Amino acid sequence: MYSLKCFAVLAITYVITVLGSHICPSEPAVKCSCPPQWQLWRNGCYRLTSSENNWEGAETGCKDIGGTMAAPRSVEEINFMAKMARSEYSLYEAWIACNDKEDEGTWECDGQKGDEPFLVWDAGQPDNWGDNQDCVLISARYNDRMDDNYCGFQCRAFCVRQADCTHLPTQPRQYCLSTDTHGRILNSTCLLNHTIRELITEGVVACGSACTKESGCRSFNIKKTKEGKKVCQLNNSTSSEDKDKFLKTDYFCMYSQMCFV
Ligand SMILES: [Ca+2]
Ligand SMILES: [Ca+2]
Ligand SMILES: [Ca+2]
Repeated sequence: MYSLKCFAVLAITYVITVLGSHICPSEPAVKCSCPPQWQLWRNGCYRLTSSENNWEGAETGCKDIGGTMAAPRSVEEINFMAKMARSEYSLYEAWIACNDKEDEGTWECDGQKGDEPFLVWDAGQPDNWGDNQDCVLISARYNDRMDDNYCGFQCRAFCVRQADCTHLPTQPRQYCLSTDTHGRILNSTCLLNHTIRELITEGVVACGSACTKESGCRSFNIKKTKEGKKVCQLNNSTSSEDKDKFLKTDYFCMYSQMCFV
């Protein structure tokens, strides 16, 4: 049928650059940063406590440095944490915010209440050794995976805090023009019945700029009138959201979609 081809319009220079057949990025580029001594992973900052504590003390240890004890939610996150810890101490061991203190065998991880807790045990764990292991750590000895351990054991802890993230101000605005299977821009197919507002326009750049300023604008049509004027129609939806209204027209009509909406 049709595909979306991305055009990047540089906000400052208004130069249109064809990005080829790249798919539209669904998220705006963001730049995140962490305070000194914390390491960035996605939207979070990670750090080990410098002191060793029992499991209860580990939470306080993390709070003291401005974080909370980490409870990883993916293997990727654990791998990042393990790599960070190994770079400090190859035989690291550190608490995470999971325990089965209340009900033996029922694991709870901070911030994961209501969900199935995310647990990746090393082989043979959890074993509740000595009938007295209710707190979870990750360590090199357990192959960067989880082990239940005695809550009074003293070790460091994985702490996490939100990274400070901002949208990149220089990120080009992106529009995607609809093309047919041969890569030709469709000039007679538009998203109909979703107009928020219409205005006379000079072209894609002006209409796209109007769309970025209009709250709720997700895509736009450029329609040529019989008199040769170009009308910019700002839409509150996209062609993928309402395929039934993405229709062939008997007049010149070009559809573009904002990528960052
Ligand atoms: Ca127990
Ligand atoms: Ca236990
Ligand atoms: Ca164990």
